[in-house]
Amino acid sequence: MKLFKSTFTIAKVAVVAASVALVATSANAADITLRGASLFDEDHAYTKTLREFERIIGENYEGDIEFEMHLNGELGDESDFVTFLQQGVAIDYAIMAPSNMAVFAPAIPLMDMPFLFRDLDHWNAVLSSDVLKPLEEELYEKADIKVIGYAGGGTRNLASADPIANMDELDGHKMRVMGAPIQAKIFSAISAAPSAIAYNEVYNAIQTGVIAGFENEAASIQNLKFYEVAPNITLTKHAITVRPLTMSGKTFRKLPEDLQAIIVSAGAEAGAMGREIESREDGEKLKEMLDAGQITVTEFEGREKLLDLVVPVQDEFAADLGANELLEAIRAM
Ligand code: X1X
Repeated sequence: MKLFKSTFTIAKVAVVAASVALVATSANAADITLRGASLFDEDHAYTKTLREFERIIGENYEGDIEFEMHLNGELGDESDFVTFLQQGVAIDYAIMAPSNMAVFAPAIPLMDMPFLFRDLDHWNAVLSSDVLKPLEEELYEKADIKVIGYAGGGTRNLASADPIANMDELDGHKMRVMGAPIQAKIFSAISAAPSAIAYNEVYNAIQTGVIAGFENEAASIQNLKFYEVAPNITLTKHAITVRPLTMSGKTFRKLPEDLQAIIVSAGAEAGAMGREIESREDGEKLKEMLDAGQITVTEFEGREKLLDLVVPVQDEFAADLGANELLEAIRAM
């Protein structure tokens, strides 16, 4: 795998964070450096979204501003990014999965709970509305992270070393899930055997047989060459990604007001572009990998059965958070 070093330790993240913090963001309008991070290279929709975000700001802000982007997971994975943003060190903006932010804001993973969206139209309707605002507010209050836009739009499927085509093959399937407890609950409910593993450990964990697979969207499977170890894609279509484009509250509040306003609208605009790219490219990327002989693609037999199994788990999660009305509002859209 070309991009992640599985030996990336917490200690190393801390060293990198400390050294980058030496060139910390200046609130001086004449000289502002904003630092971003992406797990991927320039070809991935997240990086393109972040580049568009930078472009719009650079074009509209009259002060002296520059951007410093850390690509290819060089600063760790999203669980590292969320800590950096919360603390206001090392980076100022990033795109992250809500389920990788659960440690600071327990309700935020409702946004990317598997089987939440019926289809792309439903997902679009939700992201074009204000229905997710209460979750954004919780993230800001509890983690000091500000949502300024939404990227995403990839459909998540199972990717595994051996084919998983039906309930029998899914039973006890050892797979990686993201860190939010709701992710493990949902995949347990459909009879898999999930474990939360850091994203930058997944490739090696599959290669060494610690797990038999994971779940992900085409853009990331292709970008990080996960097909080398998990070439069997099963179309469970269990999630359409919602990926907040976020900024550290600590950074945001230090910036001049005119720049803050530009950032807020650049986040919305860049996110919309990113969603358009990733949702449009999703099927194309699957086909590219299929045509290149990198993956096989199989429908999951009896997907409706999965839905029956997960709805009570979703309901219970929302009830525990006092978010039943929010979940109903999303479902009703
Ligand atoms: O599963 C993950 O942790 C990652 O999967 C993809 O690469 C992206 O959706 C990323 O945001 C993260 O969720």
